[in-house]
Amino acid sequence: MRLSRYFVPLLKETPSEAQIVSHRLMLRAGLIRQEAAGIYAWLPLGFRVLRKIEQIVREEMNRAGAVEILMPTLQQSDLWRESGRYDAYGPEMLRITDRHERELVYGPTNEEMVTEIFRAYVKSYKSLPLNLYHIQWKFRDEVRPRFGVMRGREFLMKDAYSFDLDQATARRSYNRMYVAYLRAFDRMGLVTIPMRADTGPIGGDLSHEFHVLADTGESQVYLDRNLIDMPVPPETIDFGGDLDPIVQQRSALYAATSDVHDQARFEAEVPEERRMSTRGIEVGQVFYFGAKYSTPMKATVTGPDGKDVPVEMGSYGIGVSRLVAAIIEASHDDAGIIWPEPVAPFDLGLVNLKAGDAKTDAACGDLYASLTRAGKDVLYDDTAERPGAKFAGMDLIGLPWQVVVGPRGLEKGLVEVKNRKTGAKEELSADEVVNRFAK
Ligand code: 5CA
Repeated sequence: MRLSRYFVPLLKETPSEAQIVSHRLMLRAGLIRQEAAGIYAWLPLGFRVLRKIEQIVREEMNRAGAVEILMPTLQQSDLWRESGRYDAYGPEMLRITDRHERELVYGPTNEEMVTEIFRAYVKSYKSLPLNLYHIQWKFRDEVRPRFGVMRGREFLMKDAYSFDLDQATARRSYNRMYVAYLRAFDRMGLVTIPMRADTGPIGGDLSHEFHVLADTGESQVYLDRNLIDMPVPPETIDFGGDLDPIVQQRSALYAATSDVHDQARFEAEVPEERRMSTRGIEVGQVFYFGAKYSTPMKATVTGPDGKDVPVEMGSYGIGVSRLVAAIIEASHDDAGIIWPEPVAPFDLGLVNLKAGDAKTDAACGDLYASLTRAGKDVLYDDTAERPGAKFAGMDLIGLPWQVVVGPRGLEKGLVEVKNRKTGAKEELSADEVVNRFAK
């Protein structure tokens, strides 16, 4: 992509409304634009990151055996009356009346709708286990939307729903999601800690929240330091096998959010030097709630014994749009964002230091073509800006690599390659650059 033809509206000033670094950087780097309180438009760079995160989540969900669908954002209120949540959910739920005076809600979550879909088709235990998920916009009329997309009103969520015959198999479904979450977040360059958590309006008696540790997190969390370095299950992990040891290994170490924290237990179980009390950003939550929805909504399956039982369910959310901000909180410096390669909007930035100079333009054009042919996404700064502004802009938007091409280097046949994260610079020939990144 040529920057001169693209749309990256960088801000010079630090927006005063932004209280945390990710919000400031998302506005300054032209990733998002606020359209109303807690409601954002995604500009090209932000949208590319959002799509990359979404794709990682999708791949890991599919690997774990979940099946993608797409449910609508608008739901009939009657569904929520069936489950008993229409009143219970309160003012956070956006209620809408259509021209026929029919009541709708803009979905804050989809337990009811997915249960309705399930009960329409699935009657026998032979179709189980089943896990249906979608990646769809949600609306929650938060009292205090803040920190940009971190706590928005409209936000993108991946939500999955598992259906099983009994508690034991439901537990296995829960474990599959737990492991898929560890893998998905790890692929985005994040260290996440699953924590015992309160179940809130979703309900149920077993739940973990996945937290990225960061000073700016909204939750107070308590954990055993040893959880931070625990290995993440590899790509080859068998999702058909027994995943309980992986979950148990982590659950054996103390980790809890403030809602369920027990200071006496914390001190008894964790040696002082390993006790950590810090802030966390909740990027995902998994719930097991058994028959909470299937009983009132009459979603039953016939078991091998011929008896009908309410299906056992769990639900599993990931804050896809929140993750964009969480990754920035975890990976930035004074100059701007530092994207981990798997979620970066482009693989590298190509900086033309003297646009308009025939030799520099030609060298950049060749590099751009070769790198693109090698499968790399290149953002080519071909604008007439001053070099200083170009460097600052590239650092701000945080692409993992910068390839800088100027007339002085070209005289020696060299261009400069800079690693955004380490700041390390190398001088290479154009061919060497292509070989390096073609790998
Ligand atoms: N139905 C369940 C699981 S599918 C559910 O709704 N869970 S949740 O309430 O925990 O939301 C799932 C994830 O969405 C959260 O872990 C969080 O990362 C994200 N999320 C929740 N509220 C917001 C919000 N207001 N803004 C941005 N992300 C949010």
